Amino acid sequence: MTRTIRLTMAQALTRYLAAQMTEIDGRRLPIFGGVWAIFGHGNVAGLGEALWHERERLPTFRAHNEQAMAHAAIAYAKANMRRRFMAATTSIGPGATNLVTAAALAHVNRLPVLLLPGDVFANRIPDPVLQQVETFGDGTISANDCFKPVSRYFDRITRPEQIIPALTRTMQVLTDPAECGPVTLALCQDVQAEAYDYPESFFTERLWTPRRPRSDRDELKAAADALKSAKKPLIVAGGGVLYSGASEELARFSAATGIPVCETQGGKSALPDDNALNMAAVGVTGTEAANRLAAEADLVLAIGTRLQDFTTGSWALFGAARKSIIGLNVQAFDAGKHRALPLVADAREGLAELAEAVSGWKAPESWTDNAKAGKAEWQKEAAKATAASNAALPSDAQVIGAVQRTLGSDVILLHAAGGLPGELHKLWQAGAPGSYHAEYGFSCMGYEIAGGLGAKMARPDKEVVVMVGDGSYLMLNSEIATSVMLGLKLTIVLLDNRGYGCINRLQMATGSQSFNNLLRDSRHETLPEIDFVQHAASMGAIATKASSIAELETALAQAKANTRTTVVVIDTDPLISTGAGGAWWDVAVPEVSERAEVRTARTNYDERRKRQTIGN
Ligand SMILES: Cc1ncc(C[n+]2csc(CCOP(=O)(O)OP(=O)(O)O)c2C)c(N)n1
Ligand SMILES: [Mg+2]
Repeated sequence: MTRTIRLTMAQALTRYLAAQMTEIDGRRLPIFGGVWAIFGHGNVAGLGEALWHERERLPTFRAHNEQAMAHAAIAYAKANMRRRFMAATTSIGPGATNLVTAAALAHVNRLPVLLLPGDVFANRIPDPVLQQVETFGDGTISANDCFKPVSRYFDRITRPEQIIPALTRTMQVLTDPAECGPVTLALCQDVQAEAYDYPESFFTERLWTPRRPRSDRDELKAAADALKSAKKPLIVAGGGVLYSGASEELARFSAATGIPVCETQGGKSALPDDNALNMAAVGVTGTEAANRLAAEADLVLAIGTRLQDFTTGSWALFGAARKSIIGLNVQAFDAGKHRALPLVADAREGLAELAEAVSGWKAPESWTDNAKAGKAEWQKEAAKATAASNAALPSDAQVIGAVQRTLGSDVILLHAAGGLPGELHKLWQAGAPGSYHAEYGFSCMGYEIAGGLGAKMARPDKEVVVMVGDGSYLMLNSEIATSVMLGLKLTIVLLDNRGYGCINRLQMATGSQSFNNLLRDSRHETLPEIDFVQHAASMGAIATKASSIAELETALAQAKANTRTTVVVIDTDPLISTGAGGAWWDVAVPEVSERAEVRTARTNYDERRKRQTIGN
């Protein structure tokens, strides 16, 4: 007879989560690092009670904003290379919908996170409950239906025994390198508290090891043949290289074949910046070294990348008319994009197999030497952009230079939105794999500070440096208080250019008047003078303002010595970005306008669009 144990659905859920294990560097660890929770009537009595019982094996953390706690959970998974994750639970209604943006973020970035919003009563007796949205024509809809398009797996738990198949599927999705992303289990409030006789075996500890699919024989042969006939091959390394732990294999492959490597935002730090064949950033925010090779390449080996528009320069960057793409990706959806030759495999395994299949073959030496020379040129250019100057307001690039000089490449440098991603992609000299943490799939303002917290939880041994603009900071900063409360130190560098600087520059570049981006160009009675130092200090952070690059370096040296979250604020110039490097980005310009500047911008736009290729 099956031995059973009588538990509520919520107790069974937490007991199951606590029993899922992983092994990292020979250490057996719980695969869930914990649960972020903001309670309301939808989860406090059911799941809240269950989390209390499980608090030793599955710690609960309290945050100030549901989106932020999910950002922290997502960053935790990213900093753990998707080998460990967290869950986030909310009440029904606004708590739940506050998670939806984060769900979309995890969906885009292919990052595992378990979302556990409360849901309305399955028995419908007290309907409509507080925060129930009510749909006139469909009794099965709740606020949580918003999660469906942004979850890899969605289920609504309306009976306690349903969690057995639902959790089995949850773990499949979270641990599958091809499928992984957000899982949403909407937990009906009454069902959380309902008891059931669960089989004891359901709660046995289970060890999860990463799946590493090897390539298909025919796909491998086709890829190897294509590679061996290339004269100007280029590797584009995406986030998949990092998640698969393929950095060493990539370095070996590149050295053996002489193929230069360039990196997407997600893939940056796949190779250290000082690897002679690492051309670093590619695409809209790329280096000149990488982009000129991209324009000439006759074969692009795209590894673990989604090939988003910032990487491909909206498909106007990879110029050679007869170029081909090999898509080495664990996910067939990505591997075959733009009519690429698919090579569906784990990045590390696939690269090793490809290395063997092309063994002895090398790219023409002139191509490799040309790449190395281009890198040296770019390094000189980049050094100019990041050097300190006497300008009244420094540029973002100069601030980046100061952060790099003071804190080095061994930190985890984290950012997400604004002008910084472009500048950092080009200019930050990344160190070890994972030292550069960019959320640039969704580029979500407000990811930065909460994400920093999650990254610090994943890597407490590392200095986590968050670089953030005033706009992103104002959107979501409340987890500074949580970082102080949890003793998880962050160094936050806040660049205050008094507005949405990068969008203002984009607005001007598309011919429009500066409007509604910088504070000074927005409708106002009084121009706000926001005191970020006092604001951050009010949440318990150590906060200072630097009035020059020299002062910034002193403040950062102090921040390094601090054990509490430190915010260093510096005023920057909203109009400057690094001109060198970069590629065109397709942002649609109005076809008709009374403004001559817009008409000129449209003419240029039409010209640039001619370089776009479709489907290759
Ligand atoms: C949640 C969200 N809303 C809007 C945007 C569009 N957006 C991208 S950058 C940006 C401005 C960011 O301002 P700030 O953080 O001050 O950085 P800056 O551009 O000044 O460098 C905006 C509005 C976004 N990426 N995310
Ligand atoms: Mg700004």
